[in-house]
Amino acid sequence: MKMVAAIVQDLDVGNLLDALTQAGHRATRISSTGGFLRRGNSTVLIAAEAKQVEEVIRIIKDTCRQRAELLSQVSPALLPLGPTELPPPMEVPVGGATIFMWEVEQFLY
Ligand code: 2BA
Repeated sequence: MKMVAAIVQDLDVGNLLDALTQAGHRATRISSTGGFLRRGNSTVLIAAEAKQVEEVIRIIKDTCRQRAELLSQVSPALLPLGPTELPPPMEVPVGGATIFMWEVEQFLY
């Protein structure tokens, strides 16, 4: 058995959980926060038999897409500047999904 942990955007997590449960997989959503943007995202844990992992990955890829987030580059040192002098926000690509996988040693109910 494998544990798949997928970090996804909150905009995609509803569709991902729907698709996983409709396909018979079990999943747990944990609210999380990205270390770089400090914005909310979701970590979805899916424990699946090894032969089901390919389908789980396909469902994640089908339901989670990449988007651009705007990152404001304003540092406290620039705050005296007027709005027209401030650097423009930087576009950062986020998602579709960051996926980690590892072997499950034991699965107990
Ligand atoms: P964040 O850490 O908020 O990162 C959001 C996006 O910012 C990343 O998208 C990436 O495009 C960019 N980014 C992150 N760190 C950067 C840096 N040091 N310099 C420049 N750009 C940077 P994704 O790669 O799609 O990651 C989305 C979320 O997945 C991350 O949110 C984080 O919560 C998680 N994640 C990604 N890689 C991870 C890793 N190696 N370990 C743990 N969590 C990870």
